[in-house]
Amino acid sequence: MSGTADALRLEYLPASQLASRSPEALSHVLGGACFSRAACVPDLAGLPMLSVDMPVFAAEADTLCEIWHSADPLTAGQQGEIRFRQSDTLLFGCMSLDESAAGLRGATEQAYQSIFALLAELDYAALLRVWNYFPAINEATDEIERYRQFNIGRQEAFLAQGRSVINNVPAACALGSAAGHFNIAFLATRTPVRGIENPRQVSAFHYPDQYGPRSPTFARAGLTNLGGQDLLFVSGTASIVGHQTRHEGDVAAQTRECLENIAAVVAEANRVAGQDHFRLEDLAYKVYVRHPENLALVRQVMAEFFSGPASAVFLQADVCRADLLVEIEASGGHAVTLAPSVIGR
Ligand code: 3EB
Repeated sequence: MSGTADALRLEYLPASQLASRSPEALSHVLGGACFSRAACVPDLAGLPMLSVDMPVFAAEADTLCEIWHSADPLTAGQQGEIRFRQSDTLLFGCMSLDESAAGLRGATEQAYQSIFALLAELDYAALLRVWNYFPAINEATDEIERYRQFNIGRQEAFLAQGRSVINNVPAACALGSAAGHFNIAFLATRTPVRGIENPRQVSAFHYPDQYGPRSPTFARAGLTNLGGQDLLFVSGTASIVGHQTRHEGDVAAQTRECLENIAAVVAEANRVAGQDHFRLEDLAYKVYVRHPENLALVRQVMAEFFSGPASAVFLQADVCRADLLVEIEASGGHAVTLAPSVIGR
């Protein structure tokens, strides 16, 4: 039955543990992603799982799997490049694209067009959250940074579908992987999603063109309600105030600014939801650190910021502006399980 608190659960565990799960346990997996230095995904036939070349900072685990579970009955499918699983209320899909034919901009546009086509066909009202991972995000080809090429293709797809490119756009992140394909994962809902903005930041969809010819199409967070349960996805959040990068070269100050921004987004989400549902300490955090040598400091700043222990996993990734050293995303309103071996180091 849908509408229970078990409609969505997030779990982080080493790939080896996932591989030994029973078919019954795996039947409740919506999908997910495995992160490791050299991409490797356990062979779990039929599960929509990405394999992302992104080193993880976790004790005893070379490969960290991020798994979305649902206690509801699930069905699986594939349409074009998209592999997906769905419950009555939620759709998880992912695809791993070779961008060499269409180029990054073209591949991005095609990918988002195919997502929108699937949502229309399966009757999903809204994209709740999109994860975008591709290599060399800060490198320029044809004199334009690849992140900016991605932004052009993404916005083109929204416009081609007659979708708004402001306000209730999905929560998202875009990070540079070490190598490999252009990987996209997403969650969609049949319930409407409210886009949440951050009063401390210019909305990304209104960034001036100094950050690229087309603005990024994402909201600071997405808020929806699944069977009576409010669900919040906070986009990748960086040390940006207004539209400008703050604290260049100072990873501790950047981390604090990220957390101040997340606090502001969470306060805004609580205001919109009309209730103080979401507490900073209860969210599940995923932290992308550009330079491995900064990990300890980022961890320390996070520990000082929170008034109690919080769930967090740490990955090494390139952030979408060259001067950003750290980016933090979060989600809340669902259960979270962290394997003990993930927590250490
Ligand atoms: C920023 O706030 C930092 O392009 O999908 C954060 C979250 C960022 C999502 C995206 C980019 C994206 O502009 C970068």
